[in-house]
Amino acid sequence: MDCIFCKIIAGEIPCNKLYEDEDVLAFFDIAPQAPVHFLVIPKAHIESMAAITAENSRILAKIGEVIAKLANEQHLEDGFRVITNTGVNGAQSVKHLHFHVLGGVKLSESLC
Ligand code: DGP
Repeated sequence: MDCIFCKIIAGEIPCNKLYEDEDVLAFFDIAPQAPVHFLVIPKAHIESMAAITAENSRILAKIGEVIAKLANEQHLEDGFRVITNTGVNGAQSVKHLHFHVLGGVKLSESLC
């Protein structure tokens, strides 16, 4: 499958890894939009939030736990933003579900 995040999961493309378990991988974004900007992804290839079903939705709770743990470790106690771009109108460029976690600065109020 020609998916860059699946290649990162497989170790074929390097990443600056923050966390890994059997279900989830987290790594710093290659083009950070904030002082702290990392991505949390499921290891299973799920295209986007639009592909979440009753069968695979448990991964979202797991990802939420990982985000809270990593935000704490990255000293984001003053807050942070979580974004998952979905589809063409959501400006999703990588077609593998991922959650951006942005923090370390007071973010613009105009971005949702
Ligand atoms: P999105 O536009 O929501 O699909 O964001 C995709 C993000 O993935 C974007 O912020 C850049 C990041 N990204 C793309 N390729 C790589 C890569 O090879 N390594 C890392 N660390 N991040 C990547």
